[in-house]
Amino acid sequence: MIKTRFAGINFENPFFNASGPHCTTKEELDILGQSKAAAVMTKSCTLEPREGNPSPRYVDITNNSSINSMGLPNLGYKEYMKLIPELTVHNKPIFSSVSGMKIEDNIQMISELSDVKELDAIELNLSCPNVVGKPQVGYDFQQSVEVIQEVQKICKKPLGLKLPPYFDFVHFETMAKIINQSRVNFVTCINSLGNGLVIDIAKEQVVIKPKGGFGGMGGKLVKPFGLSNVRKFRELLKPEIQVIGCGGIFSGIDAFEYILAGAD
Ligand code: HRO
Repeated sequence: MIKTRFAGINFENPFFNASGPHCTTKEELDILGQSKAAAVMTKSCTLEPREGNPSPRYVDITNNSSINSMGLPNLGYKEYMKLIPELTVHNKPIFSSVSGMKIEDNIQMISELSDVKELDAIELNLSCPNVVGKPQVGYDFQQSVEVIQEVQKICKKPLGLKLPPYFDFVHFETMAKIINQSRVNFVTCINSLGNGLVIDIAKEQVVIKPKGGFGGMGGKLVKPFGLSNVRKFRELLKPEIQVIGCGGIFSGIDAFEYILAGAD
């Protein structure tokens, strides 16, 4: 098995879960802990616990793909602060994802999570597409600069950014420049492709309930964009900034493609 070194930690293999729909509860996190995954990543957390959006809010579609509008259901950061020490029984690195509703929330959560000694790294999610009225921060470069500047002052762990997919070379260059001027240690490419629409023709309706059926697309469908984003950020970022590839990885071949594109 290929080993890797990531965020200053030795990984037994280069695989672990994305912060996504199956790492919210203690039960789900224990399943990941007991799996062959080399690390455990927790669901993006907010200041307060959240129920998330109404169901159905996650649907598997054809070709190993999915649409979701979970709406950030999570236990609230204080609960993850309690859970993280319990996850050490699995003897693997623990990463925590943070997705505050505003800069102050991110500062509060990241400064407190920084003091959890059992936590290995923090991923700041700049790309949730599913909270009504909240734009994806990663598409707003000015807001991205502001949040990174504030968060890097107080983060005492390796710091990563979960990025939305970019589709335009100028946007890649703008974001890479922002990241190269920061102390960010890694980026995760990519979050889901925001605001797709899947229609069930038999029922003559959309397949998920929130936001009129609009949701983030994931799985095989998004792999070419995951690969292009990993490739482009690998070309543009300083060599010491590492890249996690995410999206549509089902087989060793998929993983090899991400490694060839430059994923760590
Ligand atoms: O919870 C979600 O709806 C969600 C999040 Cl936070 C995210 O980052 N990406 C996504 O597709 N869904």
